[in-house]
Amino acid sequence: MANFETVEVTTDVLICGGGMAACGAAVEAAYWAKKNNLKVTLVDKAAMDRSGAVAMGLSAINQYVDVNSGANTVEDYVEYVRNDLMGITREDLVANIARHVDSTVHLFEKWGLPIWTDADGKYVHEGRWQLMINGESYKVVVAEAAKNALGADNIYERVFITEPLVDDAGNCVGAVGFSVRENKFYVFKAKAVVAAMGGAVHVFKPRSSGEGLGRSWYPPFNSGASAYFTIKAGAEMTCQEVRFIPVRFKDAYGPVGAWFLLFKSRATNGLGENYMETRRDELEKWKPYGLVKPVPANLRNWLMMLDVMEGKGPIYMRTEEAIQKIVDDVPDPKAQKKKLKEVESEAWEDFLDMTISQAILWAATNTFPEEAPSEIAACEPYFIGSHSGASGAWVSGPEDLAPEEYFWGYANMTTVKGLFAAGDASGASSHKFSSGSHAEGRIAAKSAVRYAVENPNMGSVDGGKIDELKATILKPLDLFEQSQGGSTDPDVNPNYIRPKQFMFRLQKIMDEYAGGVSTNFTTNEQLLNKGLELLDFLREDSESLCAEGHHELMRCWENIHRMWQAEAHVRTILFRDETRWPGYYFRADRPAMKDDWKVFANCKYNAADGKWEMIKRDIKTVY
Ligand code: SFD
Ligand code: AMP
Repeated sequence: MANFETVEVTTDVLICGGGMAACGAAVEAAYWAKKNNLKVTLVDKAAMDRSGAVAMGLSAINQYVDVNSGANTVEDYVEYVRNDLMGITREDLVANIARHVDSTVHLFEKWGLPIWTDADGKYVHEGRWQLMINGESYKVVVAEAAKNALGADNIYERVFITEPLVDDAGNCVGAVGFSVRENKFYVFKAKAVVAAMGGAVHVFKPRSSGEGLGRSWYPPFNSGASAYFTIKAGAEMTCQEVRFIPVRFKDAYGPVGAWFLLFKSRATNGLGENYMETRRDELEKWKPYGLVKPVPANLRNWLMMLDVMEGKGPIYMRTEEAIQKIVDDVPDPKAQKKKLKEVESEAWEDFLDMTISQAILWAATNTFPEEAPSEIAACEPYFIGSHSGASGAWVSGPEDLAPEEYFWGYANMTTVKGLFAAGDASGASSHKFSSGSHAEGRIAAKSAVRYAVENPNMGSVDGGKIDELKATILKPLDLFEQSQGGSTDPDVNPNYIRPKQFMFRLQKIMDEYAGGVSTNFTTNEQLLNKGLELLDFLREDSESLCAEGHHELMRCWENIHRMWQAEAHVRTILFRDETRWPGYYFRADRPAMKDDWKVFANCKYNAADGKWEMIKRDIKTVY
């Protein structure tokens, strides 16, 4: 067997991940742990300064409720999220994040994040809930605070968390993983574990192919670890069907929010028509949510997709028109020139802050946004509980807000004792974004510390079981070593499959059977059942994944994680007997929304018999 030293780390609270939610968790856990004399340990597969979705930076903070000034209430935010998710949301979770998010934003500012202010010193809003920032170094600033709070000795970077550790009583008591640089296998033993390893990208075939492969809107390093970890620990999952399909600038995935909200741009089809107007009647079909303001994200997508399917593309963001209008609104012609320069630089900064490749694509294609429009398109599906999708673990709400059915002792604890989730890892609490994920990480960590204090006995996992896990996790290295002589081309070998080929196969199945880009996000019962059959074969072949080194070993496990996210998704679309989010996916055989499906579609994997249980849970309102 591959010669990896086993390193055992015993701690009280283990934070898996180093992104926005994990950094929030670190700051909060460190504070409460100090009071209770506990140890907190954080593990990230990458380096925290630039890991996760905010690696490149961001140009906005998308959740700021501004409760103190009286501009909005927590209830306003809940209403916004409920409508945007077509009625399917955990109001207790959304409210809990919303009431804490402003303080998180104020911490960001204190730590050095530049938030735009106007002449009166007030924050500049992009839209009702969004603040503009100079966010190129957003993640560096947030990670610095987390690192200072925990101390370098308690942080393990470039260690890939692979599996949860679950004791005989079914409690989560730690995690195992491996270093992506050294021959080290890690066993982390803990009283409480926070899963915050982001969402999942590259489960579906991406639009980018060939030399563009790897370019996606959400980061490719978010590869389904949170979903896998919580599913394998035995946690109930929710909203696994609610993937997110963002509309983005075509080919380089530049965000559209600033254009729609700050610059008040329109999007039109190839014939110059505004689908939000010409297709307005379609919204009636999806009421009451079709008639709310703002129109839910999936329905905005849907109206655009109807134009595309009718052959009316390309779809353009009318940047030239929007800029011209902003300039024309300035009465003094001299001031107009200055305004033009100002808007131009804001437009470029929007991309340079968070999607640099879009700025590069503009430069490479001689695009002057003030002169010509740019194409936008619907991206491939992503799994992300923090934006406008909702997939993640089913977690307990806070004691003071949660209805009885949604509360089991500790806020943000999954249905597995000792296992907490936040950010993309927790479900049915969308629209938290970077700031809300950080706030939710804080909530989950405070709760995890309390759990560790109140449950002081360390659970344990049999040493033999850990040895077995080690052998399974390192097996791809052994397989490559033993079989590489079996062919002259290392990519083609009867004894193994390389992770990249495996990923292509997964993506093809999801694209063609589960409603990806190539099938216009449309599927049906028969396609989904066929997809499940093919996923079964894929799972059999996952036994033959091989790895030439540490990096490829990570690739193997990333793709196994993705495969589990894929299966939870297919099973849940199949379970939900309606179409509720056209624009995210369309069940051609169930083309309408049904009142009796205004429920959560949950699922749970049972390791003992390898079977999935599908569960309907009622929606309980708080407001
Ligand atoms: O507008 C393992 N997001 C935006 N949020 C905003 O507030 N404003 C914006 O302007 C936003 N835009 C945006 C956004 C994201 C991206 C990619 C772009 C633009 C281009 C969304 C937020 O970024 C997002 O909601 C949060 O970051 C979610 O936080 P979290 O903590 O759930 O995920 P993460 O930050 O990606 O961190 C994940 C961490 O897990 C690590 N990890 N560690 C150990 N073992 C494993 N197996 C692991 N697998 C993953 C990662 O390294 C990382 O540290 S706009 O376009 O929407
Ligand atoms: P995006 O760049 O698409 O991620 O959007 C950033 C923020 O703006 C998110 O909070 C979106 O929900 C919101 N948003 C984007 N486009 C629109 C729109 N056309 N109408 C209302 N809100 C939008």
